[in-house]
Amino acid sequence: MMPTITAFEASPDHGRGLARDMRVRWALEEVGQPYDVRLVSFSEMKQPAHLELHPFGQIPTYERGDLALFESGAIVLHVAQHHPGLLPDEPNARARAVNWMFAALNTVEPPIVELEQSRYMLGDYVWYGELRTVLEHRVRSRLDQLARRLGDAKWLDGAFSAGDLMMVMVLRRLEGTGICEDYPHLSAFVARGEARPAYKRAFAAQRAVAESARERGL
Ligand code: GTB
Repeated sequence: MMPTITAFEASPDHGRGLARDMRVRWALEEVGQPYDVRLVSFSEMKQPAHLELHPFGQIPTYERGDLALFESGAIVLHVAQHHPGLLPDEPNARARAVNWMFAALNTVEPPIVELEQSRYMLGDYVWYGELRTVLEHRVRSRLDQLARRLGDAKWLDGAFSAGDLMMVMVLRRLEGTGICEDYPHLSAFVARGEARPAYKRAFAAQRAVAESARERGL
């Protein structure tokens, strides 16, 4: 049975692969699981039918048979647990890979999102420069720590896993800030993720949606 995920009908990132359906698409591509995509507009996301699937009125969601999930982390974990390829078999290594997924979502992503959203919400205030300095410092502290742990290893803990997938996606949210570029090992880590064939297929699929939206004037 083919799962169905939801994604933006017209993503605000215009196909840069920064919306959170990208991590689910990438996970599904890594394990070779074909999937359908139901595109939703901002207003559809807030309608009862979508709220039934996602209590917060967001994307992505995942449906397969009688299972419906929201939260990109839970979806990627579910995919990784039910298909070989994204989690090691050895129990301790598997737990560590899941550990890295949580680290990406709970420790590294929050300061990055805070920095990103501060620009949209507060960027016009005269004092924004000072706030940005503080927020950027928080991001850099996390990246210092992460870069120290990664060192010149290829992936975070042995073979590529869902933990790496999630961390690459989180670091990609710094695109355009120039911050990740100051960390050569982290930039190389992101580039390695982006070079994976499964990543490229997922990226092309979400880019095609954005191009179609542009052609339709959405
Ligand atoms: N914790 C949830 C998860 O991980 O699944 C968060 C889901 C989420 O934030 N979804 C966003 C959404 O549906 C899209 S991904 N927003 C609509 C709403 O809340 O009304 C976040 C996102 C959006 C846009 C960009 N961008 O343009 O670069 C990047 C990321």
